[in-house]
Amino acid sequence: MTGKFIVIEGLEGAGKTTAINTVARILNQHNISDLQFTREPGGTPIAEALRNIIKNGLDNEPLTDKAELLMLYAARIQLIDNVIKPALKASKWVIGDRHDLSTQAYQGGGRQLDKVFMATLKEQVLGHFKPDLTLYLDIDPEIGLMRARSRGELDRIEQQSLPFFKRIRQRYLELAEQDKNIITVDAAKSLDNVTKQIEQILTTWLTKKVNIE
Ligand code: Z5A
Repeated sequence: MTGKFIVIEGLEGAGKTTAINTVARILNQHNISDLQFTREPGGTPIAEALRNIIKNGLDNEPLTDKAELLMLYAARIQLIDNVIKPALKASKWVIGDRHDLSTQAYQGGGRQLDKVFMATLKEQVLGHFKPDLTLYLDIDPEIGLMRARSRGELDRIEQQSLPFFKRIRQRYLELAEQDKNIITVDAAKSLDNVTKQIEQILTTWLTKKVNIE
């Protein structure tokens, strides 16, 4: 059996880091311990270099929204071809901190880039490749940003205004509604409660969809 690709998504401060640890723990309990962790943008030397530009810019040169989008896809395909696909082929399970749903939400919803352009680019770069399961941690941006911003300096994207993050949440919710492989978690609840929701969702999915007890 090839491995599976599970992705954690959500706004900053939604609690993705804790969620990733919870997913890994549950997989371990089901004797799935050969895990590959990824983050996007990033995860290969070239993709990490692009991440640095996307998050911090370079020499004060304005980064256009389209260039940001193209860099995200360049980073993503480096990661898919060089890390994710080989890992899945070697029967590892891959746990991703963000994937293409982030682009649909941030660049599509937040930056409001053209839908046809985005759909064409996605199809050309990714083809049919997609996660087996996505857990979307839903949080009001005001709460998420408060959590994330308490950590210190803000990067290029974190400096955007509240309406930008509200549009992102809206797009996340719309897309989650349309895709049965995206499951929404109420991330405004306590850490304990969020952990329990994830335990329940993942255990059910492993039993029903993957036939792992
Ligand atoms: N981006 C994009 O625009 N397009 C794309 O296609 C992709 C990404 C792939 C990546 O930055 C940036 O790139 C991101 C989107 C954009 N930018 N923004 N803005 P990143 O990887 O550095 O940032 P992030 O992915 O948003 O990570 P984060 O800020 O670290 O979020 P998090 O992982 O969800 O947060 P956390 O560390 O788990 O939690 C934050 C704090 O809240 C922490 O102190 C926790 O203890 C606390 N927390 C978490 N959950 C709870 C609950 N339930 N209750 C109370 N406190 C909690």
